[in-house]
Amino acid sequence: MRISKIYAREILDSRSNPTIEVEVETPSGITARAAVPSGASTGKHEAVELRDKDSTRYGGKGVLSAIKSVECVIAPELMGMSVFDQRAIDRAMIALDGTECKSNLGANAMLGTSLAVAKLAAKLLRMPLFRYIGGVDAHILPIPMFNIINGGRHSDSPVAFQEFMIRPVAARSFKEAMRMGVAVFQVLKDELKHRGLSTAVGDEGGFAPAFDSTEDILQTMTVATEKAGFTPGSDVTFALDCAATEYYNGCYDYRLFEGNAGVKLTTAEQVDYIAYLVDKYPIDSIEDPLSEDDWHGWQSLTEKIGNRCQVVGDDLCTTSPKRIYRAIRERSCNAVLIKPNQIGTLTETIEAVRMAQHAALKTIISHRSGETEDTTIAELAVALGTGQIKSGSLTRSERMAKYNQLLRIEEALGEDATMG
Ligand code: 2PG
Ligand code: MG
Repeated sequence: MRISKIYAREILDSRSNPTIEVEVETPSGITARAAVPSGASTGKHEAVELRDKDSTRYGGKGVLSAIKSVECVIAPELMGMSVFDQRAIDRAMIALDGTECKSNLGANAMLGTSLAVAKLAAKLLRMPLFRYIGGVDAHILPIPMFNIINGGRHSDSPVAFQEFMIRPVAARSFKEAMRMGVAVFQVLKDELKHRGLSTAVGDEGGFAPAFDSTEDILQTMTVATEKAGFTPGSDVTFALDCAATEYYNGCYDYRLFEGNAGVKLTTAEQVDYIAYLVDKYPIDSIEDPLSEDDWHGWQSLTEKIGNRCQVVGDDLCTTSPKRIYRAIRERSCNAVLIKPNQIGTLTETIEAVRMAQHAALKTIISHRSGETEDTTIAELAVALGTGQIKSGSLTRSERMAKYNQLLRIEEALGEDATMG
C-alpha cells in the first residue's frame, strides 16, 4: 500500500488561529487526514511550529509555509513509500528537516503527515487506530483530568496557575469517570452562580471567574466535589498545572497574572508553597510547578513530595526523549506529559512514552489549548497505555471529542477494558 499523494490545507483551531491539516492518499483514492493542535503556554524546548509571520494574514499565524513543507518537500520524498513503514517515514522526515528542533520543515507539517500516515494504515487494515498502534495488548482506558477552572494564559481570570483539574480516581470505567466529572462540573457551575461569579469558560472549556485567590479556588472545588456526593481525596482528587515558566523571570513573580495581590517567590519558597498546597488540599498531581530550566527546583520538590504526589514535567520535558532522559537521571519529576506536537512525529512520541514507562514514570497524554476536532490523542492514550489523559474541561466539542472517542473505544473493548 503505497503513498500516492500528500496534500495539506489551512484550517482554523478552537481559538480561530490557523493550523495545518494533512491528507495522505493511496493509488486507489483511499485517504486519511490529521489536524495539528497548538499551544499558548509553549515551552522553549518544544519543536518549532512553523508560522508564516506575514502580518497581513491571520496576524502572522498563517501556516502556508508549513503547507509548502508538506507539499513541496515532504510529499516528493515519501511518494511510493508503504504507509505501514511508519518508522521509516518519520525517519525520512527527520532527515529531510535536518535540525534538532524541526525548524526547517516545521513540527506541525511533520506531525500532520506522520499521524495521517498512521490513520491511513489503520483504515486500510480496517482497524481502529488504537489497535493498529497499540497491538493486541491495548486495553487500558486513561483516567481523565478535567480542567474545570482555567487561569494563567488560558483565560482572563486573575490567577497565575493555568489549570485546576479534577481526577475521578475511584471510577471503575471511563463512562463512570465522565459521569463523575460532569456531576462535579454542574455543581461547580451552581456554586459560581450562587456567588455571583461568571460561568463563562476559558480556552479549555473550564470556568474562568475572578476568584479571591488560588486557595479560594481549591476550597470551592472541595465544596463542589462534596456536594456532588464524592469524597475529595478518595473518589475525586485534584490536579494543578502551575505553568510556572509563564511567570518566571529569575523568581516566581505571581504579579504578572495576579497584579498587586501576587507575590514574588524564590525557587525554595515556590517549592515550600507547592508542598503546602499538596499537604492542605487533596492534590495528587502537580504539573510544571517550576520553570522549564529550574532543574534544581524540580529535583528538590520531587524529593519532598514525590512519594505522595505526581510531579509532572510538561515544559520541563517537552515530550523530548533527551530531556526525559535527563529528568529520569536527575529524578526531576515522576511523571511526564506527552504532547505529540511538542516533538513532531508519532515515532518519537512513542519513544518518549516508552522511555518514561521503562523508568516507572507515569505518563499523561495531553491536548493543546488550541485544538481541533481531531481525536488522535484519545487513540494514543489506549494504544500506548498512558494511563491518564488531559483534554480540557467538560464543555466545548474540541475537548469533548477526545473524551467521547474514549467512550466509543471503551464500548468496543467491552470486558477487556480496564482503567489506568
Ligand atoms: C499545558 C497545555 C495544555 P498549552 O500547558 O499543559 O493544557 O497548554 O497547549 O497552552 O501549552
Ligand atoms: Mg502544562
